[in-house]
Amino acid sequence: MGPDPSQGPPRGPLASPLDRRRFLRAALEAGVGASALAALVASCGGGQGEAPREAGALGPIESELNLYLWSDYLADDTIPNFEREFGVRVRLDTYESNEDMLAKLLAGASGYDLVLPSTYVFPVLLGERLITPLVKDHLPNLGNVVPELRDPPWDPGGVYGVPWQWGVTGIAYRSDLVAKAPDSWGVFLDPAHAGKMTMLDDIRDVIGSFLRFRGHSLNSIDPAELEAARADAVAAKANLRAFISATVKPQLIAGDVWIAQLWNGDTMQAKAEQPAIEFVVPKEGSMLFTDSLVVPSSARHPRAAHEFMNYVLRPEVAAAIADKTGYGSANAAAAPLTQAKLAFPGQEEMARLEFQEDLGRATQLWDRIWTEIKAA
Ligand code: N2P
Repeated sequence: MGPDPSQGPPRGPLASPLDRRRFLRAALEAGVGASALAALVASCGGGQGEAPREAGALGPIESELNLYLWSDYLADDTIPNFEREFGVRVRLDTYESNEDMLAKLLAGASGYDLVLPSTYVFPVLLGERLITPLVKDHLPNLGNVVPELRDPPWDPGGVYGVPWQWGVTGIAYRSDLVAKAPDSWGVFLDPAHAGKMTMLDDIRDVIGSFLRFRGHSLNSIDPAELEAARADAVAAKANLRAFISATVKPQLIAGDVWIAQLWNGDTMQAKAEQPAIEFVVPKEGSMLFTDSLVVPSSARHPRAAHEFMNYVLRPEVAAAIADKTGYGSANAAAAPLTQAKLAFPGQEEMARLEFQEDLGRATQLWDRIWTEIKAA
């Protein structure tokens, strides 16, 4: 899509957010995949988010708060305690992938006061002006964030996001049911455990892991590297029961699944019920993710959203969430209070791990490959 001189800065023919959103909604209805939409948004250009709010511009706390978060990412008492202390009624919807969440926001879902995207989704949310800057006057606990995540590349200066938790994608396995512990993404290509294995229902994790398996970056946009990852994923699919995310846990616990691509925290949640479940980061390396709370531009309860963010930035609240979910807390003050004592990966570990980055226009190629893998 070429620049449109009548619009000043080159932003493409769908210059206003409203035009673009109308167009995107039509595309969604026509069955265009969410990540293709993200590519479309990137290629159409867009603004850089909204002007920062005036300090102290938030009014009194509202009586409702609508959360849209990754599933299984809270302690049991996180919401009830907040409701009681602040007198706010909280509604929680959950999602299983960034693409599901993005599709809903791009289709015009309004009414959410907080969402929880991963690193690579920030440029898309910003480009489409779907999120609004934090009002830091209302976040006195922000200083508790670990230094590594205060000024991250996907959100320079931490203007939009409050880092929530971090984790690693790896392999969960039943040490009592497999003869040898897996140590490579190649395990999914081995028919020895056919029918007893699953991979995540997640475009970035599946294609990314086969890119790492062949020694490439999990952010590759090289067509030949992506073709090899596609071929590996299609070959692996013959051995898989399903592409399934956090909801694989009961199947691992029951012993119906022996080997599952999974995130470390969700694995720990399953291990709490079945101690024979173990977790490994494959030798070829893997993805490190961080998810952050952000306020959608359409939020109707921004003050309650800020009070919730400031509440989860309390050390004891963040520690309870980390202990229940098994993820690393982005809250430095919480670390001494948690059971697991997960430290943010040091330099040596980081050499094997990569953050997922926005793929820009190559998102369309990834999306086509993912559709082919799912249809194979
Ligand atoms: C929560 C899993 C979130 C991990 N259940 C992916 N960012």
